[in-house]
Amino acid sequence: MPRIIEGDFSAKGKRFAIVAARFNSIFADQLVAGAIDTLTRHGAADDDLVILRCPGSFELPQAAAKAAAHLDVDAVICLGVLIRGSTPHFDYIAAEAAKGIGAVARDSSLPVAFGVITCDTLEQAVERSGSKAGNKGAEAALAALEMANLYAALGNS
Ligand code: DLZ
Repeated sequence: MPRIIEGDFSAKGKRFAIVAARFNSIFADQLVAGAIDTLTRHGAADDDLVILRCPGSFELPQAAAKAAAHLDVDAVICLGVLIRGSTPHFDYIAAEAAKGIGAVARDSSLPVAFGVITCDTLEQAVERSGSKAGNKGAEAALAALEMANLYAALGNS
């Protein structure tokens, strides 16, 4: 049998930073609520969660890097909602958010989850922030939780 190292989904005693963009807050707030609900239902204490708000998804990597460097947390969860407009602005912000969050994950010693939804329509945003396509904030929180426990299993926490 191969040796398998993996993280479980117990959040008891784990600390998390949720870094959330305010732009499109009607949806972004639902992602934050989904992430908090998931973490607390898996055993995290309210006191072990810290929420950082930033203006938009472009700022997520900057705020996540600060959170990873300065907060005593086991993982960082980045949440944002991008909705395509009539100019290429969306593409620039989406690319920067994805690349930047990936860079923070590689450069810090912490797991950093990507909970940024990129939607062509308002309907897609509705679907992904707590209706028929689930809640991408909750999914990002689960990914962060598993990764935090994986890092712990590897002796890196
Ligand atoms: C400017 C902008 C636009 C047009 N659209 C979005 C969006 O759909 N989602 C989002 O999170 N942020 C958006 N922003 C704001 C930028 O992310 C950023 O906050 C500003 O360009 C200031 O740096």
